[in-house]
Amino acid sequence: MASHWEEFYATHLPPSDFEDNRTLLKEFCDRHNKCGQRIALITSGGTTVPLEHNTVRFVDNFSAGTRGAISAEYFLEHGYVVIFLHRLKSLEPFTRYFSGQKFMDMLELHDRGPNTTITVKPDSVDVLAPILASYKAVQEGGRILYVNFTTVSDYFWLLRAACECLAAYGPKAVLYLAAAVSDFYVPSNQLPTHKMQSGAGVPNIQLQLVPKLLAPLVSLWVPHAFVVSFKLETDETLLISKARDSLNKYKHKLVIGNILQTRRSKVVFVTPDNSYEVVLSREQMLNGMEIEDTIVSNVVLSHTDFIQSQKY
Ligand code: 9Z3
Repeated sequence: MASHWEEFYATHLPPSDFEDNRTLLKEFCDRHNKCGQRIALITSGGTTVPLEHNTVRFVDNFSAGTRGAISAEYFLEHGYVVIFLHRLKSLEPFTRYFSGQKFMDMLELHDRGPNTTITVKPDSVDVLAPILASYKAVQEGGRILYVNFTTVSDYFWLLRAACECLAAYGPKAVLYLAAAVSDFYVPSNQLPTHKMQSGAGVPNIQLQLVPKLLAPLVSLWVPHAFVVSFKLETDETLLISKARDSLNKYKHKLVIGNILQTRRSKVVFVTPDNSYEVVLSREQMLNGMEIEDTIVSNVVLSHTDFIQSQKY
């Protein structure tokens, strides 16, 4: 049995920087709500499940944060302000283009010594300039707030705090839940304090079910928002039925299903009334098209319809 979500909060402490993040969230939401802005809360990256209080070992959920980071850029392009709730060190909007050695390789070092200068290689300027321009415009407008989590418990605390601030937006808020959230965990009161010792023999680790946050999120925390969840499967035959089960259970607006291996080129939109695929051809992928462009455009259209429908 999954523990109840209230019991989870009662038995797991908030992250150490929780109050600072809550203040930032509140300030960000209040500031933009005054201007009548639409807002997107994007969750991105995988949550961890510690196996020790002083954590050396943990169970992780697969996600590089690509979907969330790219989608954030498209929501910003569509005029939304964005809360980017992401796994620490997973991909982030704008900087995602320069991960690994890519950024270093774009730079040139001149005149070693006291007059050293660094420039961007001429053939990299064309790549960097538009990304830098978008990044600067977003930063200067204060249009994105970055908040990070590591464990599933951090994620729970921050997601609820964000929802508390988003409630005031009513239908103008989109929740775009792309983070890969652990389904299983070891409750805090069952964790050993210190690093498990191999000398003690084979550990017996009993994982429990994580409570599904979508339930209170949709019905209690942001009942008027446009909630979109993602469903990740590895068995194609389960995808649509699992997505539909989720919609029927939580009564939100849209589930976007994807299969691990094909997630960059194909997703399926499942709504209460129908389902349809969004697919990128090989050629479109080679031309640098990103499936998130179409995903976000479709979500924005549905969100616009949703806002209209709430007016009557
Ligand atoms: C997803 O399905 C995301 O699209 C991916 C993105 C994690 C596959 P990447 O970051 O991958 O681009 O590498 N996210 C949702 C996964 C999830 O945990 N969903 C929960 C579930 O299926 C419901 S909210 O039960």
